[in-house]
Amino acid sequence: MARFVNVAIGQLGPIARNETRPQVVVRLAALMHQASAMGCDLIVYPELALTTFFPRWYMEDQNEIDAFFEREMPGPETQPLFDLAKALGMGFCLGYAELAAENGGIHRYNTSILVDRNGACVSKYRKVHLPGHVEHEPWRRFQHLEKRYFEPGDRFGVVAAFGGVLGMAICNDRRWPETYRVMGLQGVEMVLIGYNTPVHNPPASEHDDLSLFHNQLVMQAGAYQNGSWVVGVAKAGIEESVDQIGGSCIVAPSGEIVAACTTKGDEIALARCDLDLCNSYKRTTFNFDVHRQPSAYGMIVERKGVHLKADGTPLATC
Ligand code: CDT
Repeated sequence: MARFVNVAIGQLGPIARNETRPQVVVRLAALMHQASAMGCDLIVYPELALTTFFPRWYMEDQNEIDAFFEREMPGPETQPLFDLAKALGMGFCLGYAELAAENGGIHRYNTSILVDRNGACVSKYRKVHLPGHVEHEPWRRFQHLEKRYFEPGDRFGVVAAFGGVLGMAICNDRRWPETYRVMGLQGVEMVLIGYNTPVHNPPASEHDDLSLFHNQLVMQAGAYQNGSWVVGVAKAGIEESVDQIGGSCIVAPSGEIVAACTTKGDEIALARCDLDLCNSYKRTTFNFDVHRQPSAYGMIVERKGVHLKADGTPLATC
């Protein structure tokens, strides 16, 4: 039996700092209604989709910081989205800041969840690769304090859902081949990725003109090299004076972009994704069982980075 998932990108334009959760949920619901009217099974929203991208600000007051976090999911303000999904028979993937009371402590994560057509959460992912810095760096035009406000997650899992094997990643994760490969090794057929990416990267402004190119490059490579669909969804546009890239797109297992947004505002784009398209890649060029050579890859997990000499040149040159 053919395995199709009709997927909608649920791209968001900017969210202002003073925009409330109920106001944002109305925007998310409007996109869900559009996607449902076009026959979609699943809508994917961006990273931190309920608030502005708050790690751009240095804050010390924990109450001020925690105002951007969700203590329960669904909570009273997000329940309407779950109810709508159930009423429409649609699933969704949503990014948000999670405040979790676990193991006798309070933990904060940059999280996304996958909700099925019955409004039930079937998978949760906590962002592994947290970019940016911990301390205030006033020389930057804006901060990127994810390392200050979040703990990293510790795994890339997959789940059987929507007739296939689905996984999630968040923003900076998409730049790392390990993200896709760890899920690829679990047979992933569709990776859902929300992001908030400023056009300007303060420590490397020479990359600014390439920000959209790099966005596509990494998702197209991740899809092809693992024979998987990749759905990348932006929070785009000028948010609190920071210009964020759009470029939301759906990438086929061939590496080709088959659907894309064209604005930097609230917008859906969709594709009918045949999960069996993964097979010709997973069974030929990227048949891991036949062609991978894990014994040659030990350094991937043994080393965190390049070992440098005092003068900055690599220790191992061959
Ligand atoms: N949200 C997120 O991870 N953004 C980063 C910005 C660049 S690193 C400072 C990204 O990789 O897109």
